[in-house]
Amino acid sequence: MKNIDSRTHVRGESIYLDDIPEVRGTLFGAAFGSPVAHGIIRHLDLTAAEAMPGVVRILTYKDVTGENQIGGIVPDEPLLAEHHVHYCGMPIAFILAETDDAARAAIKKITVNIDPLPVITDPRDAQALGHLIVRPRTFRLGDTATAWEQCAYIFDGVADTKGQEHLYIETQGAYAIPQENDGIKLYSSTQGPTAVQRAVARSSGLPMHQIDVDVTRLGGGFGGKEDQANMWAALCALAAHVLKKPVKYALNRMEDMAMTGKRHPYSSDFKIGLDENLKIIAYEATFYQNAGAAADLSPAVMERTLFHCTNTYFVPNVTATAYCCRTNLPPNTAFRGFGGPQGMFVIEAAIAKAAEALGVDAAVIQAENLNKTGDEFPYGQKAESEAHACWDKAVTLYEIDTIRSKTASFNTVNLVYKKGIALMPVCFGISFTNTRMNQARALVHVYTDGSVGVSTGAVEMGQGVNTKMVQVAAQVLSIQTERIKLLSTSTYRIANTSPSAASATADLNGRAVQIACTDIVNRLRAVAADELQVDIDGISLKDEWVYVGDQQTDWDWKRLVMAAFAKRVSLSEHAHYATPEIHYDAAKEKGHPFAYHVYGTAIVEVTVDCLRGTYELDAVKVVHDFGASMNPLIDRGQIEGGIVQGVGWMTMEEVVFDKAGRLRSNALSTYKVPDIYSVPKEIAIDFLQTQQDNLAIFRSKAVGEPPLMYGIGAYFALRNAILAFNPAAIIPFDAPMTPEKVLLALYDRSVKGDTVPNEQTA
Ligand code: LUZ
Ligand code: MOS
Repeated sequence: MKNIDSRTHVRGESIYLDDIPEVRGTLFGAAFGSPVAHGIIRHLDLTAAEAMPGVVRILTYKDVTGENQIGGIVPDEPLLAEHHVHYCGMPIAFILAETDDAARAAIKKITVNIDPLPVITDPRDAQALGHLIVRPRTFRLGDTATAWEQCAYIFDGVADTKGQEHLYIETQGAYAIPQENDGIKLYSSTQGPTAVQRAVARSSGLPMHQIDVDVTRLGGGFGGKEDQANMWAALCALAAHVLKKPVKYALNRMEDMAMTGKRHPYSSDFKIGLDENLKIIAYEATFYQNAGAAADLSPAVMERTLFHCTNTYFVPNVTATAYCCRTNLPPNTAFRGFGGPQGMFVIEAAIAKAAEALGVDAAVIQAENLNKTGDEFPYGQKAESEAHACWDKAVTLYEIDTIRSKTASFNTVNLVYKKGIALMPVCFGISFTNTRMNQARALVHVYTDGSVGVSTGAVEMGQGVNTKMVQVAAQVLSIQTERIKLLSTSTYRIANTSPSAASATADLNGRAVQIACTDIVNRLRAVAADELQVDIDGISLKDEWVYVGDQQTDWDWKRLVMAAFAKRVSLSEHAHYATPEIHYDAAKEKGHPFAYHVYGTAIVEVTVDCLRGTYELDAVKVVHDFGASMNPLIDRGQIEGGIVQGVGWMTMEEVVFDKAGRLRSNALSTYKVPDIYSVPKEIAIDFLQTQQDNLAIFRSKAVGEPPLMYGIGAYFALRNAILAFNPAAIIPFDAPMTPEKVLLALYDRSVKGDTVPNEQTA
């Protein structure tokens, strides 16, 4: 089934926040953000701004009618700064004007005196000063302290990854329309309608039932709108509540880039020990997470770093500690993979370091240590592993030996171009690590003409979840997909939703749809049994017809629906689903947090221009564990998009803050994302079809986040290409591998006395 949005997308008719027709009297908001990263506000002067044409009102923290607080996990984030500013761009005032332009012009007229305080941008500095947002956490398996003795080889080092801008095509925004009796109708570009509802309720002082958050779709989220849509929604709702006027704020690109958080940068220490057979015996890692100025989702992101710190390998002795470090950057937030990629990068760096020192291919170490069914993760859950299945199929299907020999002979005959390859196996846990978030609800109405409306807590953000929800309903009801309409995600229809996140949205909401539709079908079967005077067990629905045993009757869907209505049988159902089996004990750091894991292996091939430091991705070839994909077209799109986004993070996207905490890479001219010229020339995707009896919807495994981590292979492939040119290069594990860093490494001479072999010829 193709994406149900494809027709309106290609015709330009799909509605996003900024396309909603504006109600008469709408005011336009714009936030004035702190010009400095850390300090105490001495004086805020709004008079010139207030006098600007079209300006209606400027709100500050004094105007907040509820609690001046939007922090989720930790209450450490005011809606509007009071005296203390913690990052550049932190909202201090909210301007309301008759036009967008007037609001933005007024921003420039605001002056603020701030006494500066020391600015911390490095998480290790923050940790040294004790600036931690939550307690550090340590995951342990076996005993590393005694395990080092059993190791033939031990290596240690540092591995760093930088941030990543979400760059959803639709920027953040909200539109609040006051209703009678203090109600607010709120359109928001959010992955978490309930998170928005809570933040608005708290900051406005209204009860949640006054706030209807309605989401049709987003132009991308990638985690950036899991928590950070709240700010803009709360500002618009507050203004609408105070002024009794509709208020809209759609951030422009530079505002969005400067004021919102990104993927967390991490700096990490690792130590890895292997035996003679290259089995990893022990692994220690310490992660310094750059959380930014407020908690946001950082503690949960940090936890997932620990969950994925051994990626898809079985390591019998592990000690992994993570620090959630408060710095003066915008609060960093969820981003596809949610800390998992940062954890995986470090063990891949440790393996690469060992491989380079021992003169073996990293793939030999990787293959030797892939987990097997029954192996224990450091957090206590036992693997049901497809790691070997994916790896083995990838190396045979894509003929790794041929790739290797072609690469070697290319490198022999070419002096200034070098190829590199890397394998990247991935294992990603599916479920919110916060067990209680793993629940969802669905509301299904069958109308008397046989058409069906389905509501869930799922937010469509381009990932195709609504299409999958239609498929679930169509399959259970045994009707054509054309009869089904997916309604917008509304907190008035579905309450207390989890954000659409953690790759789990189709699983959780799909199960709820399945339950609701099953209940309706069972009632309809009872009606048919009654009408046809047969036992209900003999009744089934197939392709819109009622069957008795194998025999098709002359009762079709519409007739049955009308009969049920005439008999006053309910044609609606509201269902609830909660993932069974999962649990976690954070005191012991042990449990069974994930419904299941998704596995896969990628082979990444690159070519480096050793004169310029530029590079191309020749191919990314993947075997991915889809389970039994319910929509191969959508799932393929998720893999392709994930690979490109992961490659961007690892190779070219470089978030740069200066020492004063100001974002320098604040536009697309200074922040380079993959374009059509930089995507891999070939992306091959093989569907590993597995039939595990897992908790995935229709055994179609979650597909949102896992493929991002294939991009990590691009970093290591580039490293291998550089080493083919300059085997003496000392290359720090410091992603992204930008062309500048490639060039420095190609001509690195830091090993005293060594010559760079190809330099003369080059
Ligand atoms: N969001 C969240 C997530 O709140 N908890 C999670 O475990 C998670 N995992 C991935 C992406 N978003
Ligand atoms: Mo996400 S990083 O699943 O919002």
